[in-house]
Amino acid sequence: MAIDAPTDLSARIEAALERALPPAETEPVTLHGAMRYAVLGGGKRMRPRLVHATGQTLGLALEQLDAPATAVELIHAYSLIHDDLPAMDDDALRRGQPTVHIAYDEAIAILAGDALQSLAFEVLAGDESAAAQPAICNARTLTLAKACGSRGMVGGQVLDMASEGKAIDQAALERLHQHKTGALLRACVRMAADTDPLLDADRRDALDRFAENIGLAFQVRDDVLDIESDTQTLGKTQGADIAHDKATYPALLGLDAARDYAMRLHDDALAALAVFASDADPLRAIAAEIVKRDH
Ligand code: GRG
Repeated sequence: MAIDAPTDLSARIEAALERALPPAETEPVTLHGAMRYAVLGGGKRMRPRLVHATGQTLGLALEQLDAPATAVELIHAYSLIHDDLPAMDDDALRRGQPTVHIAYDEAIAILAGDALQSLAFEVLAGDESAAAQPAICNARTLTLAKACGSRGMVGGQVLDMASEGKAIDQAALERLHQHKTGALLRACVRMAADTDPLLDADRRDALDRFAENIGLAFQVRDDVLDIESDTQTLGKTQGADIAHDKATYPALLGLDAARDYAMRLHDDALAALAVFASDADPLRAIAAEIVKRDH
């Protein structure tokens, strides 16, 4: 099948996000401004690209995937706003720009996150391309709701907070990340799978295994990147000191072993895709990007 060039897909995702967001000049102007600031301010768009790439793997039309791709990015934006708040990570910068509670204020940041979460489900439930197939709509809504709730992303955030300053083992770290970041990444692949009524259990399981492995690889790479960026900033040759007050893969395994682990997860993700021919190349490209990314 013809594969859209990444730039076409990126433009498609930006246009879908722009369509979904309330116009800046509509009331309440400040809230809508904050929502747009959080969503339209850049980002790799990894999650919507995963939705579209899984759809391409299954031979689905991109139109069928715009709503879940948009919805998952709105959830991601909400999670970043809330994660940056003083009560959580208390970060002043995100993507090189002031975080939402700095650019606006804390109350607006909380409310913008809340409103983005609602908007995500509005987009999913209101998807006209699935209007004649309520089972698909329901399945995707359930997938996303489970992934971002207390047994998914929000639960993972609580595990993360509870682990602060404590020594945790690799199994506990894995569990934390499978919830905090892995659940939403898995939902990207699952929502595309939910869109294909003809998908058999073997290929669904294969996609699930792929998503689980790249979800963890994403986090391991993120931990390694934190050290590599410190190395550049501090000008050390052997890598910055690995902080041990926070559970990370480099802290637990060592930097080189963490790099190797990310590659092993990448290879396991590709092995899961063996049941698919070249249709899965967009997913293979995303897996490679995850372990090679430098930001
Ligand atoms: C507070 C509701 C709530 C949830 C917080 C997922 C999460 C839970 C917080 C995200 C914060 C965070 C820094 C998680 C680590 C994973 C990570 C690197 C997220 C950033 O995702 P990218 O790299 O971001 O895809 P861009 O900017 O490219 O969109």
